[in-house]
Amino acid sequence: MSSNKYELPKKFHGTEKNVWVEFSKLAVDHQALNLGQGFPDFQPPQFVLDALKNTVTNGNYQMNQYTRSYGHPRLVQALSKVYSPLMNRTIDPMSEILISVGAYGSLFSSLNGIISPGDEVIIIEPFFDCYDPMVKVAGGQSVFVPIRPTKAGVEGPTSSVDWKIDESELESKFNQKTKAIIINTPNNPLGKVFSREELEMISRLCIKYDVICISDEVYEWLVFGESKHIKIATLPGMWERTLTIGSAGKTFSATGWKLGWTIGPANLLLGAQCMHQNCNYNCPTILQEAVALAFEHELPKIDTPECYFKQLPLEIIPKRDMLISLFNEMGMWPVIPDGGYFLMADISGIDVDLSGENPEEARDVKFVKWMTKNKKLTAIPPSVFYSKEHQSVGENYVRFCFIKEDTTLNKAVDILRKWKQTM
Ligand code: IK2
Repeated sequence: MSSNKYELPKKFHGTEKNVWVEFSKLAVDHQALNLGQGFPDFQPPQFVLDALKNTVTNGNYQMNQYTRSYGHPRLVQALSKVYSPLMNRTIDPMSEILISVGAYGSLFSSLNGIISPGDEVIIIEPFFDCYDPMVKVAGGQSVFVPIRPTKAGVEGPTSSVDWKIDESELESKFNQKTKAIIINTPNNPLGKVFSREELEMISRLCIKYDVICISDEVYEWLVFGESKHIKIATLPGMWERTLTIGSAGKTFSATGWKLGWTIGPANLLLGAQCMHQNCNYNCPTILQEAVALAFEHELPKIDTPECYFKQLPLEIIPKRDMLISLFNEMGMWPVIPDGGYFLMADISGIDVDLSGENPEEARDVKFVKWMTKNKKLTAIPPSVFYSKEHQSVGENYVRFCFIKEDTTLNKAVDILRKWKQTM
């Protein structure tokens, strides 16, 4: 068969490898402790499980049939109640919210809904790895701007606050072709929570160059200490140009439920709705009803410390701190995150023999492969969150997920302490 009709279409070139597929398999193959992919290794809270149980057993046949394409009515109404106060405006549940298959689906429908061939999309690095392939599939061109570590090479722990965007570097990437910018706060993998000043700077540029903002906020509830999550859509002049993305999986510690949402003005959401109705039509009704019940459960206490959204960060801070002190001991200097559930550790001072790994790969990729095979511990190499041109910014770090049972984290502590004795 010589015809190229059977070859992989060009739009997929360079996207054949996927970090989650590759490193999840690697962990299984080597029976390694997996602190790689971001999911809790414990049950979602009881009220979330009860919401699903009640939906399954409530005797309503409609729970098992198609629901409204753009979002199950009970869920979009619940989301409108949660997000209207956070967005400082009344969110119309029917025209300003779209439910998709996870935040992945929300990103996919949003990007396809706004991009035309030739459009440029600015992506702030480090970025969740699917952004660039999604821009490409939609016919756009990604333009990358890294958040740079201002304290790289420091012997000691640093903070995600030390990672900064250079305003003039960012502005230099805006031009006539720029259609959108994608930001992610709290950032995966850095744990950086964008400050008001940083968001104001980005919004000034969006307004000056008339650019749409896609704001990926899947870790919006997971902020620590004094840090505050600010929605860029609430800044002056931004609602009308912003699509804000959230995730039920991250919100309720149920990543396998795969429900996400996009919130934005009806005219901007229209393209995403077109994509969604012809791609998925609707998301599973039963899960949408259960997520609606879960939000309804939390709504009366949403502003109190008892709310799950306030409890979860408090539960995981000690887990984060356990890894911070461990990596301090190891000299794998941690970048202390202010949000999310990942921690980056600096591996530049860790001398291991990587000669058995593929020399073509970045140092962090080789390091994680070596660690998985030799120490039975898996993490994620952050260079996959960078474009080729900026890979060197990420390759001195390794990302660990800390939303795990203490027993799991204790096993990681044992592995790393034993390793330290041999250093
Ligand atoms: N956006 C960001 C920033 C995410 O982190 C994720 C989920 N990532 O989790 C994998 C990992 O980094 O280990 C998504 C979007 C996708 O969210 P969902 O699971 O709702 O599709």
